[in-house]
Amino acid sequence: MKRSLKDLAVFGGRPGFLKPLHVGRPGPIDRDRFFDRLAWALDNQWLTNGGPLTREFEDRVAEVAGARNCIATCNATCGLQLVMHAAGVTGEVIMPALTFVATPHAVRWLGLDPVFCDVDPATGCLDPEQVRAAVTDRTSAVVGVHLWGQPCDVDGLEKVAADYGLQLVFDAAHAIGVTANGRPVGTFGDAEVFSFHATKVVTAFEGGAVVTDDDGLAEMVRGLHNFALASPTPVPAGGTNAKMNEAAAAMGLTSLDAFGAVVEHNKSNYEIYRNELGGVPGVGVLELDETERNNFQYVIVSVDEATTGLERDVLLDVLHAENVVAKPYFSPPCHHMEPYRSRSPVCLPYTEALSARVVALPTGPSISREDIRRICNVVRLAAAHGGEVTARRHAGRALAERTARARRT
Ligand code: T4K
Repeated sequence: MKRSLKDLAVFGGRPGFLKPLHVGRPGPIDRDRFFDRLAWALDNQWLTNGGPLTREFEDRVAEVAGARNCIATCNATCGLQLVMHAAGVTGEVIMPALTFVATPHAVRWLGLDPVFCDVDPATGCLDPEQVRAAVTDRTSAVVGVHLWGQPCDVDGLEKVAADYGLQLVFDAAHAIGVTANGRPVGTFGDAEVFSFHATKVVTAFEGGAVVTDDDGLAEMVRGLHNFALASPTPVPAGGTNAKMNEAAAAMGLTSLDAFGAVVEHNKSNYEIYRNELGGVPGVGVLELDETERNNFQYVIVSVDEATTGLERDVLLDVLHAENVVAKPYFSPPCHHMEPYRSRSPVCLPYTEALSARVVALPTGPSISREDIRRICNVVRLAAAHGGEVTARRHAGRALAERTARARRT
């Protein structure tokens, strides 16, 4: 354990970990099952285009999500695009800026205009009243993001969407296996979209899925994701290729087999983080609503600079020097990123405040109890001496810049 600032790697101490600890490290999977499925697909000589493993994966995801229809896709970004296109969305789409940039990019790629809206300061999810205020006569859809696996205020957003006749889609990239008001995520809005990227709690290497109870929308999405070859109605823009392949489905199925165990491990990790960081002034672990089902795939810690004197980015430097690859999910917020920053400048106070203080810490099956104790030891040490750590880090950076300049001249 590190006891004083000189023990921190950022100030010359030995790194706490020999190998990097990652936020999105895929856990070990049952290789026998995976290779058996892969071998079966090869023997079956059907590798993509709605193969049997993909269909089985769709059934299993639909079951977890409690949805009538599931269309597996090559990733969630394409899944979002398919839904928007199939639902005939036009003009402006209201969404949060506190999300991965895939959310607005998916919309903009279709020639639509993302309109960023502020969030609930407690959860970071869209605030329905802010959405209501952002509706214009060009608005045709809202995209809620179940941020860090917490469900949005689904009732509030469904009410706004109904009041204005808007399409409501949920970016559920983080939220497989989660419930809101006791109902599974996958059953809200017009459609919801999961991600099965390598860094997600269920992974298909790359993958996604659109789930919906709207049979017509599902049929449209299924058609569009395979070049619109079998679409019920002509599609002026044509379809695309957003299919999941059988190797991805083999991985997705094997990952789903382990889902329950992974959630248990993540839950235990979350509890250890809470115990280790509870009571540290100015440092808080995002509380999940434990009356609901959670997947615990992200551990989000917020650092209050006013209390600790510790800048969030300095904490990231401290952790990275220890080989703890913490991530600032999601900073900068999307409205501060191009192409959005210069096209539609907007001020979102709650989004900006949250985005400036949050850090995602490593969790998942490859992170042990002992790893977490040592990570939290570093966080506590840095927070207890936040002002000094920040000042020394800035001084160190300034010195490095001066030295580099001197070397160049
Ligand atoms: N909506 C939301 C709200 C999302 O968060 C995302 C994706 C999407 C939509 C779009 O879903 P997809 O179209 O991707 O299905 C990562 C992921 O690439 C991205 O999928 C994810 N969100 C986002 C939150 O995280 P980066 O830029 O942080 O990735 P990267 O390469 O820095 O990896 C993150 C950490 O994981 C690193 O520390 C390394 C580690 N890692 C990564 C990979 C790929 C591993 O240990 N093994 C791996 O195989 O975006």
